[in-house]
Amino acid sequence: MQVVVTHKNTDFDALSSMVAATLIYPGSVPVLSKTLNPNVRQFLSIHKDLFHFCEADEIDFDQVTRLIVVDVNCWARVGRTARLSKKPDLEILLWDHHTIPGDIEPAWLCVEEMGANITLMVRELKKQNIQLTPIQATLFLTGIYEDTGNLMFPSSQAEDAFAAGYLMSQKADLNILGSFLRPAYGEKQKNILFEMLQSANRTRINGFSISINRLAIQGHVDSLAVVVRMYREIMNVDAAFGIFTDQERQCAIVIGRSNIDAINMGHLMKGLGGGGHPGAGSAMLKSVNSEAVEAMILDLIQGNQQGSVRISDLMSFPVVTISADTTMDTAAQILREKGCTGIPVLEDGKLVGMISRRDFKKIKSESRLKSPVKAFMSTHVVTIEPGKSPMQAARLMVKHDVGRLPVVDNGNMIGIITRSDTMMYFYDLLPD
Ligand SMILES: [Mn+2]
Repeated sequence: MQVVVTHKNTDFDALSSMVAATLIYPGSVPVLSKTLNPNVRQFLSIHKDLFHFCEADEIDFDQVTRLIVVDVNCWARVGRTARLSKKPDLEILLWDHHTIPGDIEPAWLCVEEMGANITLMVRELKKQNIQLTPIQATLFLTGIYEDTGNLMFPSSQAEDAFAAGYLMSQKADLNILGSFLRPAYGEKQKNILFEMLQSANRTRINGFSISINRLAIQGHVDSLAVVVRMYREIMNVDAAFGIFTDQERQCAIVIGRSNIDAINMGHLMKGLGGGGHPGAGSAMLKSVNSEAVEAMILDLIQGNQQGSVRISDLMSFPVVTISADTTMDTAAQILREKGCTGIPVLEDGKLVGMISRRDFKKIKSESRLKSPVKAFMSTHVVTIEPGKSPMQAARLMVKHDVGRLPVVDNGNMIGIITRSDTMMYFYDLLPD
């Protein structure tokens, strides 16, 4: 007998990987975990009859000869079926997209870094020319969308997108998918969000807007992360935190969402013993009061800031400058020689303007090339301080439609940051 298992708190990627495994290994039996994610539970409440899932207690463990493990590589996350791990002569096959080593030792494996595990299995289904029903295609696509954040998580690979395209060609239904991916936002969640908004607050730390909200909750509440995400969006802050304390269980759940790279939520939550992605993270703290947790978060944000990349790390210096009396044709020559598109203009050592290639379009007659740059330069110079973040530089460039910002510290120009410097940062091309 062949059995397919996956991780506890089964999500759509795990569920779809189990279904795909039953197609790749005909006759195999998918065993559902006792705990399912809320939206998977909702999906199964309607679709359960279409798939032949079993519960662990329906399986005669003695009869199992082959175990197919999908979307997980450590026994602790498998749940009850993990006791099969002790069975001698059990053949284990592993399909996983987590490349962090685990403790499951398979006889055969397909492990590759991929946005979603189902992508690896779709590749195999396609290779073997196994026909998919539209419902299977829909479920598999849901798995890809969920694990890759609609292909927007940085972990997404080109192959995830190819697999998504293939599933769409197999008639995956985007309407159905949308209705199941919509996270569980019910009465309980609505009330919590309402309470948070009533006691909402906003503070500024190092130029970033932050909202930290403390709330007492009773018992388990699903989808608090969804509530915090909505809270951040409504408050329109760079980062939002919910500190949910449960008196009875003597613990605090901290959930954070960040919309800027200067505040890396995963890093920050690591400091509280949790973890996550740059945009979202959480931590669970035992026997601490929520005021103390708030103070810890504030400390971490200050510290986190110092560790992140600043303008002073990206800027170029020394800066090529010209004086306000330089003629336009000399300026043009300097721009050409230096290969830059703009240069700061100084008068008596003070920054008075910026001359760039597009200012030359203002020249209507040849004779004007002998005029000084001060006649054509833009005098509204947008500058930035060295401690600001690349994101803030990018915002200024977009807002004022300029390609470079002189970096000014205490009234002195100490460098310049260009559009391409900030691009280097966002595309992670920084030299080591
Ligand atoms: Mn997964």
